Amino acid sequence: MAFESLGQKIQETMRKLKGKGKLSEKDVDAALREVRLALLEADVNFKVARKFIKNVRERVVGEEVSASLTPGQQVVKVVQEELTELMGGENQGIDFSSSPPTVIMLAGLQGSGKTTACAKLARHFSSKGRHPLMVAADVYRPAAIDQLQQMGDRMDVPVTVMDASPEDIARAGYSEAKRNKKDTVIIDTAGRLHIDEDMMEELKRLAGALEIHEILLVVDAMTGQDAVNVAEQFSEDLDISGIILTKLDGDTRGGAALSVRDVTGRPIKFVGTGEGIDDLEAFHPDRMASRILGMGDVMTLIEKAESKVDTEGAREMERKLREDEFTLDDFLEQLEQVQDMGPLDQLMGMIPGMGQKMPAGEIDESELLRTKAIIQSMTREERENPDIVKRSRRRRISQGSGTRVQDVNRLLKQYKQTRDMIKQLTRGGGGKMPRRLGKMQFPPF
Ligand SMILES: Nc1nc2c(ncn2[C@@H]2O[C@H](COP(=O)(O)OP(=O)(O)OP(=O)(O)O)[C@@H](O)[C@H]2O)c(=O)[nH]1
Ligand SMILES: [Mg+2]
Repeated sequence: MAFESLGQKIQETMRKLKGKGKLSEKDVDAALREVRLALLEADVNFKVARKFIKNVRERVVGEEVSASLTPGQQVVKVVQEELTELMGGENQGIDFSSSPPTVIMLAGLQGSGKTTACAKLARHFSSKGRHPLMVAADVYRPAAIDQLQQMGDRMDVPVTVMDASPEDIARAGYSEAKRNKKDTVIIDTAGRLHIDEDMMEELKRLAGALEIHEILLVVDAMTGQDAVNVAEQFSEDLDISGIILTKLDGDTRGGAALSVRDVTGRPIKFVGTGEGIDDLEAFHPDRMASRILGMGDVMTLIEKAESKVDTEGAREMERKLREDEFTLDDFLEQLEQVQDMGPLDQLMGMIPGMGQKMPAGEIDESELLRTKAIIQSMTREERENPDIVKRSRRRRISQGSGTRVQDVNRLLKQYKQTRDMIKQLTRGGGGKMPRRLGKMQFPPF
């Protein structure tokens, strides 16, 4: 999972801080030095890392500690907020035009994931009730056109294909969209191995050929600082409105995600998290910061559940969460749905307290089976109110399920963390789930 090593290191540093009753400036500096090193190791641009540490330090030393937090928790809170700020603060979506169609052009180097992103965006917009059309303006490789057309066929999204110049194809796509009442046009363009004049000229010509509302730059997170350099160069020549950071599912260290906004001034709007057509997420800096800090990302989990699972069930789950009726059975059901949703390791990182315990590659179905066995070895009452499970019962349950007492303890802890997290999220929300994790009052650990 992306950010794994960075997350582990920062979390370890924060744990040490939290163990202390009082923090001296020396403690803070020592901790921040470790965080800085972790950032650099994660391939974060050194200027960005320096500025980040400076901001955190100023606030930690300068701000009064809130009465409800320990000094260590206060530091965690500041780090969470500053990470969020660093990645752009609020989520920024597409700025749809009031007179459709909205035209979105993709740009980026060869292999960065443009064509894939084009299809993923079309899917994403369709799922939001929009009517996309894709334009195959990569005229150099017939295979690229086939690729797009196949994906369009599968999703029932029209693709404009023509034997003409990229500008003419784009204009034709626009007319076709207008004619057929398609409200969102996504243009796939050709990439080169390196930034060169030809490519830039072609992109500029294309951008000048029709009114384009958004130019999204597609960059490959796996390439670390290179991705950031590429983004910087592109944004000098083109009026980039946002970034799609792809391949965040691999073992990317995270540097690009943390630096690219600060270096280019352009927001990350979406992230690619796999090769599948559904592996695209709107980028929420606050949620990403929480994930890095091991605080989980319940909101993305719920959204994924809503888009994949029948909405009825998801709504019921949300109600239960809200009304504090979230039982272990629900927890299990959620885990099972999670299993249907995609690679377990990605999703585990979104469950509070779960991510760090599961190094990538070691997550297997047996963990889920074990969890299931434990829950099924409990009485109905225990499942509905796990707080009543006392020590002697834990041993029984572990025997009954063929697991260890530690496994039972851990499961109960994970369940409680998830429940508490949700409680904090929903507290004072007037019955509605707040949109942002950033509003959380306490770090949940
Ligand atoms: N793991 C992973 N793979 C991705 C992601 N996005 C794209 N890919 C893969 O990256 C490879 C290149 O993707 P394309 O969409 O063809 O890239 P492109 O930018 O269109 O490349 P050119 O058209 O050659 O310039 C493909 O094998 C994709 O499956 C992602 O988010 N995660
Ligand atoms: Mg392509």
